[in-house]
Amino acid sequence: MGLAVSTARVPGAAPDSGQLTPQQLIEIYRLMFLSRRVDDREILLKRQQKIYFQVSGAGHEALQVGAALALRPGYDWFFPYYRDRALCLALGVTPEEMFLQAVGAATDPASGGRQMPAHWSSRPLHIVSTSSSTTTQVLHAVGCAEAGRYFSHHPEAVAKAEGDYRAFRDVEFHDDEVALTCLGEGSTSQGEFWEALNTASNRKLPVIFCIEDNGYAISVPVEVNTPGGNISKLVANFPNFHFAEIDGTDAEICLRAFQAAAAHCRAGNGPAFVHGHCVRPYSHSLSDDDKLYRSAAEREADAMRDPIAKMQMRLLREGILSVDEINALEQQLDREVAAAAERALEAPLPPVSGISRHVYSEDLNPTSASIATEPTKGAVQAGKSASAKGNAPRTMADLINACLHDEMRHDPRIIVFGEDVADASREGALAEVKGKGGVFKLTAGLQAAFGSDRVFNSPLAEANIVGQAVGYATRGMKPVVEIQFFDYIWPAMHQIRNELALMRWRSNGEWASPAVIRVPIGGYLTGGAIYHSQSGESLFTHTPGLRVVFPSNALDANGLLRTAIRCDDPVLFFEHKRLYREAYGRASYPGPDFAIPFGKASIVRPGADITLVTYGAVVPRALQAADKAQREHGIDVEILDLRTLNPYDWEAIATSVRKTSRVIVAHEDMLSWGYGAEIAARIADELFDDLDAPVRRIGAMDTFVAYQPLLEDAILPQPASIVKAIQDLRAY
Ligand SMILES: Cc1ncc(C[n+]2csc(CCOP(=O)(O)OP(=O)(O)O)c2C)c(N)n1
Ligand SMILES: [Mg+2]
Repeated sequence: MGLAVSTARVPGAAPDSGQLTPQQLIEIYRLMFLSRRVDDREILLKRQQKIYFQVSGAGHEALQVGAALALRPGYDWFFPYYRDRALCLALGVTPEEMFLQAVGAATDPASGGRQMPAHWSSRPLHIVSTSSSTTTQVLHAVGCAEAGRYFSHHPEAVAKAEGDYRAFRDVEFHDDEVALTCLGEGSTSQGEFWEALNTASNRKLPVIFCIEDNGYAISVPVEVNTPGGNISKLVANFPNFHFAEIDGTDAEICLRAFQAAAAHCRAGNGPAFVHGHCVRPYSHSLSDDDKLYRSAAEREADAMRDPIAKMQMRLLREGILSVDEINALEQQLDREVAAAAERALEAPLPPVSGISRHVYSEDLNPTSASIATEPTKGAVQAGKSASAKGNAPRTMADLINACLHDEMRHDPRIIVFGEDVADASREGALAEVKGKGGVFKLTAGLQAAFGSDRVFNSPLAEANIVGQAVGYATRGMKPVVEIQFFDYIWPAMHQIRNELALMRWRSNGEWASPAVIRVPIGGYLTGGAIYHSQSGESLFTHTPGLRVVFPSNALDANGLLRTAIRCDDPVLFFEHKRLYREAYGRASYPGPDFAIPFGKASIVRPGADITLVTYGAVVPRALQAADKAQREHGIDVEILDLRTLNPYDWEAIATSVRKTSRVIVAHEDMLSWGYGAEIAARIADELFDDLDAPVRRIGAMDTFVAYQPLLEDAILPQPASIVKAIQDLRAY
């Protein structure tokens, strides 16, 4: 979807030093006034019920035009928030494109009618799709800046490659590029803001944080969000930053501040923090009325600082434009804005038939049978001796580690980060220590083999891990990150659901963030207790856009992880901790290209009487139960291991149920609202005529996993409880 960079932007509008020319000052005014007029027109359209939402950038125009003119669209990278209309206009988004989003048109280039107005996105301009969630974008900017630096250090990673996501993910970068991210002062209360400052500071990243401080977060004044009322004072001790606190209603001051900030970033000195004090002359949005919580005196004081009026006064004072000339310019812009709105109102609306487009990649289908390869017999992993490890059966932990080694060798765009995943952050120690390589040792040896810029420890902050992964992935890299325990995935939930999984759909396919998140999960640990035994996969299969994988044995883990890494969708890859080193399910190393397509269940035990649909650590328990049921009760159970939960293999389930007419769905997670509820409901719905008995479910008790093994055993499904369910169902 090609957008033209605005021809309206005056070349050379922002000299590095020296006076701004009259022409440049007029251009700045033009952009600011245009932004205000687009807001005013949208407000009118909302009142006429021709659009459905409005949030304005009024009062922030000087700050945003200053930022835009100091940076380069299509060269630098932009992670704005909903107020950033003037920024986006000055970067080159047209008023018509803005109105197309407001009416929800098919031709809305930012989202195809999926997002509210003011949710910016433009690939040609490098404006990365933004959500309504305050502050998530700042972590994307950090990951984006890291990706840019990675590409300049690893030009070999830019190359396209056939056979995986790289065929569709082109890379652009510049050695001195900068990422700009903007947010309101209220949003600095979010943890993600501090997490982003942490990493940007620590890694000296070229990110400009622009705080647009209008004194309010909807109705909440700044002193409630920010201790002492000034965010600049709180962040002042972060190392490597360039700081500027400025009058955000004076366009020239703003422009100069961003030029200095960009120079600091481009020179490789670290990030910058520009804190602009601006105003909010309109209420928060059209759904808000600030007269309900602000005094008249306060609102009048704000009006006196309106940046548009200030800039207009300057043009008059300095004799750059006369009153008549200003009127003529404004009338001209009004006509352009009105015409753009009229055109947008005539635009075609999105077809209902297209709703499901771009939930997942349209370029690469990870369920394709062509992905499947056979294990290579007698394969020996690069760097290992055949006698030591070559053909002996290896654990799931070993074969996941082997896959990571092989894929990192195969694809220079892969980076691995997370808590404790490196061998040793202090590289000097590597000569004498064995290395940590993850609390479960799944990433052991990766840093030693591939270097500290490809495998590194992140700070202890899960949103930071996933948010950065989103930023990296939007640049065409392949982050394969680790969340140390499923029990601690929750701080990242916001990033997973609202960002990672949604990036492609909400931008109508313009952007995507196909990262892989590896997550140790599950119980049966004896002593794992509440916070090291959780399951909860259905919370993620309930998120469109996210692939969810859950292998039960070493070979599947190896082949499915490869598909996860090579595919073009974000993947949550669950690894059951109890299965990491079990004797069950070991396998020989299958070679560096062994892959299993998603959505293909495996029949781990054929049978004629009952179908048992399961996955993960229940697979070996179901096998024990089925053997016992056969031995002691003569019941022949067929066990399907789903292997991937989204997508899942409905055909395999239906084929088996049609054969046996009796089915149990079993999982380790809690019974109620669990993954099995959906499968059971679909079987009851679509296979009713094939059933001889009700669909049965087995799951954990509706509680968390207790520490005392006696309690853990009772809480989680056991072979004995599965045998009991098999007997009951047979007798039905
Ligand atoms: C994570 C999240 N929480 C709450 C909201 C609802 N909300 C939208 S804007 C806003 C206030 C933001 O204030 P500030 O950061 O100061 O930006 P401003 O609107 O003043 O420019 C809130 C609470 C949201 N969009 N996202
Ligand atoms: Mg605010």
